[in-house]
Amino acid sequence: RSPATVARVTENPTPIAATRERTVDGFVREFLRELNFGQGVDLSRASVNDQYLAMARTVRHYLMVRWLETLRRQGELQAKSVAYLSAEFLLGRQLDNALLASGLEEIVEEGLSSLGIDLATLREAEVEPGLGNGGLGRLAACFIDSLATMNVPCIGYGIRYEYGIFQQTFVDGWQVEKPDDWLALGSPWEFPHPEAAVRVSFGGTVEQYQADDGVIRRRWTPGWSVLAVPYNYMVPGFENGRVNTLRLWSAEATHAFDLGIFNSGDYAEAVRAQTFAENITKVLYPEDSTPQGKELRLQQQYFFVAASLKNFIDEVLPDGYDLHNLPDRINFQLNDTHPVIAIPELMRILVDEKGWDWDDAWSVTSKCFAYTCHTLLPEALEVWPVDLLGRLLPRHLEIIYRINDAFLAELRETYPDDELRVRRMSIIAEYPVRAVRMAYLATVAGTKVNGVAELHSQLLRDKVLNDFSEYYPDKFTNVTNGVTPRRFVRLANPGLSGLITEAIGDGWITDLDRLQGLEPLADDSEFRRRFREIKTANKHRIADVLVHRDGIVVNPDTMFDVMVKRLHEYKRQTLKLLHIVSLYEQVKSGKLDIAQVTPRTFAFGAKAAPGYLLAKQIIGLINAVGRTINDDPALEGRLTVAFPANYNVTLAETLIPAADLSEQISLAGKEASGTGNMKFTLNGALTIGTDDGANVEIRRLVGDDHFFLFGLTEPEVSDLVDRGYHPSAYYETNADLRHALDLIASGAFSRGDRTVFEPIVSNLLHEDRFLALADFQAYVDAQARVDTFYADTDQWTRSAVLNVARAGFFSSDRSMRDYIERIWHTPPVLP
Ligand code: GPV
Repeated sequence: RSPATVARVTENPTPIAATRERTVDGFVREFLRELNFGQGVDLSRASVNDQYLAMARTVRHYLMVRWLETLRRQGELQAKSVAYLSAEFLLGRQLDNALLASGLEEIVEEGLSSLGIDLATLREAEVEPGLGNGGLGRLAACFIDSLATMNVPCIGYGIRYEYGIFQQTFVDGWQVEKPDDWLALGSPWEFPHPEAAVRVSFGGTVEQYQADDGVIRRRWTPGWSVLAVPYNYMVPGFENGRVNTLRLWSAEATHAFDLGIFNSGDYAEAVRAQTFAENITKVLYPEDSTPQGKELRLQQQYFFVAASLKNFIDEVLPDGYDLHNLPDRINFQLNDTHPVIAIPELMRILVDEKGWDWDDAWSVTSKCFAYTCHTLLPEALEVWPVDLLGRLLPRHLEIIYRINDAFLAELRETYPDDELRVRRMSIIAEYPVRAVRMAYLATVAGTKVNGVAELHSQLLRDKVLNDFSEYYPDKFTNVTNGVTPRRFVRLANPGLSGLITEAIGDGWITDLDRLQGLEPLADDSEFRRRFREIKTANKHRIADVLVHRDGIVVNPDTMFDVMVKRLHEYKRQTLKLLHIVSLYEQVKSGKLDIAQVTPRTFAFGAKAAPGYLLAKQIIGLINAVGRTINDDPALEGRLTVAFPANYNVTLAETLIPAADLSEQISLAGKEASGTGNMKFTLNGALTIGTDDGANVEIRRLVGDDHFFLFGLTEPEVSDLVDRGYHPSAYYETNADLRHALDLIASGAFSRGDRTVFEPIVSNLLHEDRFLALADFQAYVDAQARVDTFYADTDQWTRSAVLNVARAGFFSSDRSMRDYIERIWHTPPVLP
C-alpha cells in the first residue's frame, strides 16, 4: 500500500462544500471567486475560456459534496460493485450533463445572465473529450450514466488519451485528419492524483525459483515499466445525489527508470525513455471494429487493465481484504476484448504475488469477469500473435498457455473422439501465425458472454462462438443496448422534452417506459401539431449550426434524411449514395420530373479510419456527389447533400433531434446492435432499415406500419453467399443501378476523371462484400414508400409520435437492469 495515498482521520467532518448555497446569489459569489482565485482574472478581463473554466469548476464544486459522500459510503458499505473496463469512453461535453444532474440549470443561467454572460456562449467553449471511436465508446458512457442514476456502485476504468479521436477536415472533399488536442485549454472536469500513481511493467524474462515455502514458482523480472497516473472524473446520477467515479489512466515515465539511464550518462536515452512511456496514452487508435494488432495497442490495453486491477485491489478494497471473496465484491465487465488481458493479470497477481496455488486462483478469477462481444465481423475479433505477446508480457503468455492446457484437457474429456472440435476451440490459433484469440479466452474465463442485441446474441451462439455455446450453454445471454435519455432526449431535445413532460410528467427521464403514456396522443391533432412544430424548430436549429460550423446551407422545409455513423463498408453508406445518384441521374436524363421528387436533405456524418482507404474514397465520393448535386440548378434546390465534417457527440445532439428519416441500412447479420438507431427513434424519426442488430427489436416494438423495412434477411444473405454472389448480375439486369454506377464511372463527379472513383465502382461490381447491389432495388422501393408516406404529414407525424411512445425499452437504464439481473447481481444501494 503506498503511504502517500490515504491519510486517515478519525472523524469525517462535513465537507466544506455542504454549506454551498444553491441560490443565484450563492452561485454568482462562487463563480466570481473561481474567476478571481482560480483563473486569476477579474470579470472585466476574463476571456470566454476563463469564464467557462470558472463556471465549470463552480458547478463541479456543487457536485463535489455528493461525490465525497458517495465515496465515503462506498468505503463503509463495501457493496457489490461493477468495474466497467473499457478502452473507450466517448463522453461528449460534460457541462450540460453536470448542470442537469445537479439541478443547477436555472440558477446558473440566471446567475450568469445577471453578470451579462450568456450560458450558451460558454457551452460552446467546451471541447468534448472524444476518447472513443463510435458506438462502443459511447455505449460505455451511457452505461455509467445509467448506473449512477440507478444508484448502482460502479467504477469506470479506462485510458486518458492525450489526443482523442482525430478531428476530421475535408480538403477538396477528401478526409484529412488533424490531431485532437482536446486538453490544450485545460479540462476542468478531471482530478489528477499523481500521488496515487501505480507502476505497470512490461517485457523482461520469467524464471523458475524455489520459494521460501519450498514450492517451485515462476518469477517475472520485467524489462521496463511506466507509471500510471489516475485522473478521476465525476459521473453524476440524475438528481439523486449520487456521483460515481470514472478513473482514466495516463502514462508517465517512472523516475527510477529515468534516473538509472541518466546516471549512466546517456541523457538522450533518458529523454527517449520518457517519450516512450508517455506514448502509451498519447493517442486513441482510430480503428473502429477493425483492430490492427499493433504492439502499442496491446501496451495500452495491458497498461490500463493492470493499473485498474491494482488500484481496485490495493486502494478500493479495505486493508486486509480476503481476496477469496472477490467474486462477491466485484464484477469486472470486459467491454469487448480490449481489456481481456485482465484475466491473466488477475491470475498473475494471485499466483505470483499472493502465492496462491493455481486452482484457487482460477476458482476466483473465473468468477470475476464477464465479457460483452460487440461484433460479428471475423476480422474484428482480436488475436495477438504469441511472439508479440510473449515479448511484451512473457508471464501472461505462460499463464494463457496454462489456462488453455487445462481447458483443452477438459474438452478432451467431453469430446474424446472429436479432436477437430478441440482444436477449433483452442484459445491459441495456429494459423496464419500462432496467436491468442482474446474472445475465446474471455469466453472460457468469463461467467457470462453477452451479445448486444437479440439477433446478435443469437448469431454469436449459432455461428461465431457456436462450439462454445454448445459447451457452455448457460454462459450465453443477451443484453440489448440502450442509450441514456438524459443526454439524448432531455438535453439534446429540450423542445420535445418539454412537450412530453407537459403531457405525462417528468418521470420518463428515469423511467423511459412511461413514454407509453404518449400513445393516445398520437391521435390528438393538436399534440401532433406541436410535435411537428418542435421537429421544424429542431431543423432550424441544426440549419443554423451547419451554416456557422460548416458553411453548409440547408432548407428546413425539406425531409431530413440522416445517416450518421462510422464509415464502414458493412454499414453501406454506398447504398444510400447509389439511391441519391440514381435520383439525380433520372432527373438529368429526363426519366423523372424534378417536380415529382420529394424535397430532401441527405445528411451524412462519418469518420473513416485513416488507414481504411476504400472508406476514405467513399467519403470523397459522397462529397463529390454533394458538390455536383447541390450546384445543379436542374434540381431546383429540391435535393441537397449535407456532409458536415467531424461528426461527433456534440453534433449528434443537434442533428438527431432534427431528423425525419433514420438510415439504418447495414447488411443483415453485420451490425451487432447499433445505438444511433435508438437515438433517432426516441427523437421521433422513422427508420428505413434492414432486419439487422437492434433494428429488429425497434421494428417489433414500434410496429411494421411505422418502420420502413427492406432488404435481405440474415439467412437469405448466408444462402446467397453460399450459392455464390455475383454483383455484376444485378448491374446487368437493373437499368437504374447500371446508370447510377455508369455515371460515377464516367467521371461525372470527378471533373471527367474516370480513375478517381474507379476503385469504388469496381469493388461494387466485382466484390461487393456487403451486398449493396443485391439490396439496391429493395432499398429504392422502400424509399418510394417513404416518399408516399411523408406526403401525408398527419400520418407521418402520427407514426413519429408512436415511435417515441414505443421506444422506452431502449433506455440504457433498462440495459443496466438486464446486466444486473442476468450477469452482475449487484443491487442498487442508497445514494
Ligand atoms: I468490436 N462497435 C464499435 O463501435 N467499435 C468496435 O470496435 C466494435 C463494435 C459497435 C458495434 O459496431 C455496434 O453495432 C454496437 O451498437 C456498438 O458497438 C455498441 O455495442
